[in-house]
Amino acid sequence: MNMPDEKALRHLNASLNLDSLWIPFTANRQFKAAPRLLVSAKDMYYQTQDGRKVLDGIAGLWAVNAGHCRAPIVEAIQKQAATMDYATGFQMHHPAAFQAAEKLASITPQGMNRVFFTNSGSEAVDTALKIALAYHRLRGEGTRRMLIGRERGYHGVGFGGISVGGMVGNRKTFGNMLGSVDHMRHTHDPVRNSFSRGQPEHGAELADDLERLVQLHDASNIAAVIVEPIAGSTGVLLPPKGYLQRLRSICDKYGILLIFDEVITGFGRTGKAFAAQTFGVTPDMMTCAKALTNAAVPMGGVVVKQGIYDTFMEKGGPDSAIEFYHGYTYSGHPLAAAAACASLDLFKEEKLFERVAELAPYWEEQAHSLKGLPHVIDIRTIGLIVGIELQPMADKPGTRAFEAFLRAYNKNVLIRTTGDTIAMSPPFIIEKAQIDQLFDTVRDVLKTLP
Ligand code: PXG
Ligand code: PLP
Repeated sequence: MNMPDEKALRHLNASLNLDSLWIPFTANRQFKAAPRLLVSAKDMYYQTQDGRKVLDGIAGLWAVNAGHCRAPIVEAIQKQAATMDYATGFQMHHPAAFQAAEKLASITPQGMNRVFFTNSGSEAVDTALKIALAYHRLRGEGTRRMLIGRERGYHGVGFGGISVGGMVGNRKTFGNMLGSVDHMRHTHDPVRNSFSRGQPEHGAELADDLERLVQLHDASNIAAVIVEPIAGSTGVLLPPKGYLQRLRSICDKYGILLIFDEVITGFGRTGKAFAAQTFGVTPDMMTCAKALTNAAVPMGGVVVKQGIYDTFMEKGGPDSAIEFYHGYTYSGHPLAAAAACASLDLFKEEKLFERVAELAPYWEEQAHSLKGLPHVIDIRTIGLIVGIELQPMADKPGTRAFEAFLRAYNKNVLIRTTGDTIAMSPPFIIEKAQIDQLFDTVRDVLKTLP
């Protein structure tokens, strides 16, 4: 690891002014009173500003799937930065973006082979929703304006994403958002499904909520349904067996586009390239981000079925017309594209998705060994993902899990919490001994939690 020496760290400590920066999704005042700063990273570990080596139990944030600062990715970015830093993507383009799209299309489900690049998952979601609206309009079904999301969904923080999203905290402050939106019920059913290993048995019928919304709004008004195959940010909620299949068939019956938001489930997290493949259900569009570049440079993307792309090409006006009035200054940015190419090559070369499938049974076993410890009310697992739900403290939701996060960090292990659920999702290069370290630390922490 390229570690700053102690003198440099002391200097950084003394000179760092925390005032100017407003940190995302963070209790800023609490953080600045006792900052947690990471200064370097290699493979499975971070180094903290106070000189500790911390095991990364969350792959950055569901993103650094091949581990940190991997040489082929670092070198690809360095080379691209020195060769061509930036070129506009509007009416011009550059080779690496085409190569990245081709590599991405080679691992997506059959028929999903056209890619629109963005710079984040949030932008990917907003882009997918806009593609859905424009697609129906081009086909002469311009009344299909309504977008359906799901309670407890997270689709980033753009106005589109929070509108179809179902996290109250992310929505309540921001007024009306998109007008024509409705939500299905979430699928979390702890009474029937707690401590399931993999997909829970009960709840396929919850997909019929879409049928109910079709009866209410009429199919002729509905453009698309967006769901995370596994809800990540709201606490690792797996789809009940048969649920996604049922959503698919209801969408087919009524001509509604099905969008899977694979921002965290993409790139091997469940043991196959995408959760769509793990669950055997092919959507019409998929959003991705995070591990697309192993998180080394921001990038997101929307992958669509060829028929959707072809509709824009066939009905989007003469060849000289811009078929889709949408794009970001940095869509397909050269550094991001180079990082994506190198990441996708590395995943393949090291067979990292297969490694997830191999490690998953061990991971599941270790995770479920926490059953019976204080406060643990549910454990949910698949691939290299675990959600450990804790009984909330009376009148203080989220406090118990956050305390677990702080204590684990002091024991040199980085975990993530959302509400009262601990979520872990390590890089795929994790070794069994490191899996043990993760769960042993969480076990120790749980035993002493208030
Ligand atoms: N969709 C999904 C399903 C996500 O998980 C986004 C969209 C937005 O991506 P960007 O790149 O705009 O952040 C995400 C992001 C957590 C956590 O704690 C997860 C995310 C973001 C923040 C926290 O699980 N995922
Ligand atoms: N705001 C202004 C004034 C702009 O000119 C642009 C892009 O040109 C944007 C916002 C959007 O920025 P981006 O393309 O990076 O999303």
